[in-house]
Amino acid sequence: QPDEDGDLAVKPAEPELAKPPMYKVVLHNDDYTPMEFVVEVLQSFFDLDHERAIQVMLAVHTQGKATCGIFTRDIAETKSYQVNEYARECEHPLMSDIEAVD
Ligand code: TYC
Repeated sequence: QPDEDGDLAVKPAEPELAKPPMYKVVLHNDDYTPMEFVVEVLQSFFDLDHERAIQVMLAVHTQGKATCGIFTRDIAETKSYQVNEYARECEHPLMSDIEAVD
């Protein structure tokens, strides 16, 4: 709208918010956790469909570790904790942790 001088008082654009640092949840291989359990965990905690869950499980199995998802720090920490707790309750040695995305 025009101000007292009659020129257009246009507000400058809001500065873009800085993007939050992101973290990968990384799943680690072990010799004992059943493949089907890992697939179930990937589907339920990371919203992967069955096909994608099998791909990630096999990547962990063959390469030692793989990324399950990328989140803000709080979400990544919570997901990793929940996966580790669930595996422990089910008496499987499955472990995840988080790594900063560079
Ligand atoms: N290596 C396990 C097996 O042969 C399967 C497995 C996959 C375990 C992924 C953990 O994060 C994992 N039963």
